[in-house]
Amino acid sequence: MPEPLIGAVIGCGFFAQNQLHAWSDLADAQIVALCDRDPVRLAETAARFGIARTYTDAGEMFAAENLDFVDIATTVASHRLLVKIAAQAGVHVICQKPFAANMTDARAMAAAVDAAGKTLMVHENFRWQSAVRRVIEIVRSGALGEVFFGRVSFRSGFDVFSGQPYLAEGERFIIEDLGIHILDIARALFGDVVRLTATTKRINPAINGEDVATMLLTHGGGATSVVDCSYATKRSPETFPESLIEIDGTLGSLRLDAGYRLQMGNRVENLTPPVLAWASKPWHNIQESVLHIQRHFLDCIAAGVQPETSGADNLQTLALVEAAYLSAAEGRSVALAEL
Ligand code: NAD
Ligand code: 89V
Repeated sequence: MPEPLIGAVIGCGFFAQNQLHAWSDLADAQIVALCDRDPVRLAETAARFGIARTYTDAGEMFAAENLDFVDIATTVASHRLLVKIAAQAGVHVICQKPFAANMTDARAMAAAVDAAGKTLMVHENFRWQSAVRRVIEIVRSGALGEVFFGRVSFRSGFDVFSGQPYLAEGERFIIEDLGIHILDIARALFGDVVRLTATTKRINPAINGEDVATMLLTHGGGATSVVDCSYATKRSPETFPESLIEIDGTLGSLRLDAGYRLQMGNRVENLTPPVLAWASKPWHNIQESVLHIQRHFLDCIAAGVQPETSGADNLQTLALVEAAYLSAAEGRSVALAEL
């Protein structure tokens, strides 16, 4: 067994706990240091995971530690600076979604890590959920023939604001936070997008941003897809956090329905994900994908290849987010070449 890669996690908030559990499950990585500007969260998380070295300043951490990689688990406002100092420190980088607040920052961040000769992966994990992954494999195998229509749908009434109160505060909400995942699944399934049209609505009066978004995507390969997201949907049973998928191809159709039920022709598969030892329902689907994407990061470094959701790749997903807000604001279709 080769020596484990030595890493640090920056950000000890709500979601980083999952990332730290997943690192503990991966024998070829070892987290030796933690950083959070909030000393209470930092101390609690360090105690929970038995990590001795802690920092409230990321610059001090990079100066003191000899790291192979860093996992940036903070919210978007801090990403540009943290990615820049990680690149200066010459370490491989995983950064949470949304990667950047705008395309200019995202391009600069990807270029900085590239210039350092290191691997950059955006933690865009929904395409690593096991049910979604199975659908991606089927499409990539060609079993459906030429895909001409797709729908990726996430509709829920789950209270995401209690765990992540900042989601209620921003001017942007569902496209930037959740739609970004669903748009990324559409890209993984149907390829890059040339044109997008979107409408948005705010139903919940207690939040600032939009909580419903409906997007029509024209993919370069010829497929058309609909990506629809809502946190204002009172459905029964509640399906949080499942992404439901419909695909029509020249050789067949596929449906990933509620309850992780996949139907393709007469064949039905139960794709219910496992509940990992540290996971809990209903988040287990997302939690399992964290383990898969972190595994993928380590495998890519070992093999010297780019991760699926490299910085360069994720610029395309982030551009869809920007295109959706532009389309909704201006009431028009947006060509991705505009961004
Ligand atoms: P959070 O607010 O709970 O935690 C963020 C932590 O980062 C806080 O403890 C904060 O003190 C710390 N922090 C912020 N700036 C810092 C800096 N410059 N240096 C050190 N520490 C800093 O947020 P969260 O809900 O854990 O979300 C974090 C990120 O994860 C967001 O970008 C969010 O979109 C993403 N997220 C992803 C998923 C997923 O499935 N991929 C799910 C939830 C959240
Ligand atoms: O995955 C996420 O980014 C989360 C949630 C699923 C709640 O939207 O913020």
